[in-house]
Amino acid sequence: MNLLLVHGPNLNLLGERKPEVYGRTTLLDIEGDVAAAAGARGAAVLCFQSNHEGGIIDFLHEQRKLADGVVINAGAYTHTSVALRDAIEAITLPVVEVHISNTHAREGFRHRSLISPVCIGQVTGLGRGGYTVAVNLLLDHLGAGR
Ligand code: CA2
Repeated sequence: MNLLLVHGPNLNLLGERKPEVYGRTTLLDIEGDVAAAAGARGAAVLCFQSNHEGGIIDFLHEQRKLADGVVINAGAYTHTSVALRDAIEAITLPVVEVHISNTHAREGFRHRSLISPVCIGQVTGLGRGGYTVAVNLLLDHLGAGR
């Protein structure tokens, strides 16, 4: 199985600021966790981060026939991007949405996700550990062995 791990805007700065919200984990730490969780079940992971909506959409389009599933933390685009929602629907791959913080316990504008309806599941508020949950959920969905 080939999985994609996609991060949206500002998540390249993880670990540098706002530790009270996002912890001290860096993006590299998360990418390592996901690679390890996937590797334990025989899957490979391709990691990508962009601060640009179109960059994320282009990446999903380019990889749509090479990948089996996607774990995505779309950052603020979660709450704003119809284009990303349409891209997720268009690629017809199973996608799991992840948020490090509990978006439902934060400002009202973070409570709505435009991408949730086209994802197979959402993991929110579990911090760094949420990514391992998401990978296992995705691999279970894909029928990968344990
Ligand atoms: O909790 C999450 O994972 C979020 O997707 C993070 C997004 C936020 O817009 C979503 O509502 C929830 C923001 C990521 C910003 O990352 C920063 C990293 C370091 C310092 C400041 C922001």
